[in-house]
Amino acid sequence: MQTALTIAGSDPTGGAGFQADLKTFQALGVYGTSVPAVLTAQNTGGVSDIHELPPDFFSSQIDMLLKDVQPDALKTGMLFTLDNVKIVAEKVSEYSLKNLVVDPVTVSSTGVSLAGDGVLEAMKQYLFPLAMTITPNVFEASVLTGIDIQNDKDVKDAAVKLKSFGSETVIVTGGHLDRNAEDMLFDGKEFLTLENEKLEGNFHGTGCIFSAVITACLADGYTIKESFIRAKEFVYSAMRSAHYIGKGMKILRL
Ligand code: PXL
Repeated sequence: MQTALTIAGSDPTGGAGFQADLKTFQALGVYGTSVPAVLTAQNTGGVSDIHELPPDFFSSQIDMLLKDVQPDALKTGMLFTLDNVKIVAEKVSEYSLKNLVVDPVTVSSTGVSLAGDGVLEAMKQYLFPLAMTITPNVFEASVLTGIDIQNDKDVKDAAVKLKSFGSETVIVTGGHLDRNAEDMLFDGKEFLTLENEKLEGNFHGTGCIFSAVITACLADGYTIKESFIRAKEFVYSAMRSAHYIGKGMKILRL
C-alpha cells in the first residue's frame, strides 16, 4: 500500500482540511498520514477562529514522522504562516520528498482569510519550485499572477505565468465558461482542459479534496495527466452526492 502525507489546517467538520485529505486518501486505497499546520474553529457555516502552532512543534511533528515514514506523495493545504511555509520547504528538500502537491489556500469557502501576510509570496518563492504541481483556483491564480482572469485566454496566460514560478506543472481550477466548470492542466507544453456541468449550491472542501486526489494518484504512480482526470471525476461525483451534516454548506460525500 502506498503512503501519502497531508500537511494542512484542521477543520473539525471534516469537510475540508487534513481530515478531508485523510478520508480522500482512504477512499482511494492510499495510506494517509497527516501533520496539522494550524487549527481552526469552524462549522459548516464558517470559520470563527484560527490558532497557530509553535513553529518548533510544527517542525518536530514533521521530523518525527519523516525520520520513520517516507511518503510516496505529499500535499500542503492551509499553512497560514510564513514560518510554516519555510519549514515545509526545508523538510521537502532535507528528506528528498517527491510528488509534492501545493494547494495555495488563501480564503475559506465563506471568504475568511486562510493565509497570513506574505504567505502566498513565500509559497511562490520557496514551495512552488519544489512542487510536482500547484492547484490554485481562479481567484488564487489571479492573486498570484496579477492577471485579472475573465476568460479562457486569461486562464492560459495565468497558467503559463504560474509555471514560470518553478513547479513542474500547474492546474488552475474553477474557471467558468458559460454554465460549465472548467479546470486546466498546463505541463509546460500542452494545455488540457476538463469541464463538467456547474453544480448549484455552496460546497465545502472541493479544493482540498481535489488536491488530495491528485496526491493519492501520484502516490499510486499515475502520471499528472491521469491524476488530473481522476481528480476531476472524483470531485464531480462527490459533489453530486454532497449532503448537509449541519446548517451551513454542503459537504462532499466520498
Ligand atoms: O477549503 C480551504 C480550506 C483549507 N483548509 C482548511 C479549511 C479550509 C476552508 O475552510 O478550513 C483547514
